[in-house]
Amino acid sequence: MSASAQLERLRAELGADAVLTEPEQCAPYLSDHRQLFHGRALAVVRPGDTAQVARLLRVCEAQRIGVVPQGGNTSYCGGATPDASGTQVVVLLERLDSIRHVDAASHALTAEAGCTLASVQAAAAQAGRLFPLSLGSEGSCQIGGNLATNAGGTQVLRYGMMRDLVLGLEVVLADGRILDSLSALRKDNTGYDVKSLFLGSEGTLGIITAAALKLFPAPRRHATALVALSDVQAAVALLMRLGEATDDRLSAFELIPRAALELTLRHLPGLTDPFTQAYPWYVLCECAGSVPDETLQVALQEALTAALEGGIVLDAALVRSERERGALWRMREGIPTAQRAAGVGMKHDVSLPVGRLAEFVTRAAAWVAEHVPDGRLVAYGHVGDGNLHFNIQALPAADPAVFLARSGQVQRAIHDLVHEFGGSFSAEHGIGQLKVAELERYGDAVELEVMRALKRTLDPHQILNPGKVLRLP
Ligand code: FAD
Ligand code: 2HG
Ligand code: ZN
Repeated sequence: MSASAQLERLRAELGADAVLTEPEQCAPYLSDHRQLFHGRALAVVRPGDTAQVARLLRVCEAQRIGVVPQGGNTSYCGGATPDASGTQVVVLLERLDSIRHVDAASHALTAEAGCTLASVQAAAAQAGRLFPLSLGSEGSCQIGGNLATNAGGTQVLRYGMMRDLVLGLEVVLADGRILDSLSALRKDNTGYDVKSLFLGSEGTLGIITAAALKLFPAPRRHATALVALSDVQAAVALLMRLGEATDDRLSAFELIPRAALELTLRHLPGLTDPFTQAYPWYVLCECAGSVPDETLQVALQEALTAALEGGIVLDAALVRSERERGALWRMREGIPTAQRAAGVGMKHDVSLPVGRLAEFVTRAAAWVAEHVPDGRLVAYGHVGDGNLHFNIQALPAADPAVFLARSGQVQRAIHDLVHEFGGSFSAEHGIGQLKVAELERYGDAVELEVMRALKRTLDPHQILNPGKVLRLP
């Protein structure tokens, strides 16, 4: 079938309005938000419901048309960007945006894939519940994208990754069959956990159209502090202490280096340094509880006072209002935006055993100082989960092209070191097209074979997000 006949077929299945082909209409969907990848497409399509996604995939499989699912297009590894062939179809899930069901008593919510994360959080809050996944991109990323990337974020310490927040899934398979595993049952040991295959599969095994998600009691009190520290070792020591002192109520523990704080102060409006002097490292820590008294604040304050007296902590600013809390979180979540405003950079989303974080940072920082003199290390992130965004920002005087030309060599050195430390080269951002070679280099050979076997079984004609995550020989 010719390209124009294929387009006619898509229009017949989805309606003409749901098939975009004009270059200016399609442009926003053909590049990733970091502008690392640029593709072309036969069309960008907007199915309106699960049945239309199923019909679409039936046509695409029959015609061997590559299909690239796209949610909010906020991911970091180019997973939602089509290739340069102009033969693939980008599938937007944005019209599947209903909250189908909220069951406060069962602590469950069923949402369609195109709901933004913020709208799922809001629906849970309206029912007096918490949906805890929390990302800086939550206003625009979609729950389907969160599931397909197994997103992490700032609440993983307490509530887990996206994978841990799923009860059931509805998925359209490559041949158009609809896998209905949407049950919100807490206990269901009936064979293999098939739905889990799609979590983190980045659109390569099926298109997720809806999910039953876990909710939690809404916290009524938060105790939040920005803590100043001399090094990463002290941050890890504080993490252990706060966990014990707050009876494991710690919900966030985010490491922020001085370099990141400075970037946000310079590039984001309305932020001020809570301290009167500069410190090398900070931790934004938060405890959350449903008891509406001062217990958590008192526990956090006492633990920080003891840490100060014990020399673990240099200074601490406890939050006294929701406004102060909001400002600290804006600062933390604004780091990627501030980094982008400051110019080009190299990103490494790595995880390590928590106990080895400090040693890793010492070794890796020394390597960067020696080999990337025109860059400044901005290593921050979810250290409570052992996850560091080990980013290197080009100094203002650096030539961006010269700086970026070394990113492959730098990435290799950082990832080799991560591997030596028993860590992962992709903690929460996935593989996409950016890290396919890294997965081949560091992945377990048998695990990779199992992944390829699953891919061949579920997508025998390789129409689902070709070239992402895995290369099939
Ligand atoms: P997209 O970028 O559209 O797609 C991501 C992948 O999923 C692609 O491979 C795509 O093909 C596939 N996909 C999308 N929808 C579906 C579907 N319905 N079915 C099957 N496959 C699908 N990530 C974190 O983990 N932690 C963070 O703290 C974090 N913070 C961020 C902060 C900022 C400011 C930004 C810009 C991004 C951040 N991210 C973070 C990355 C990103 O927001 C997440 O990866 C998010 O889960 C992607 O969702 P999305 O809807 O934008 O997906
Ligand atoms: C975060 O934790 C995101 O803020 C973004 O995962 C990380 O931009 C980055 O490197
Ligand atoms: Zn992150």
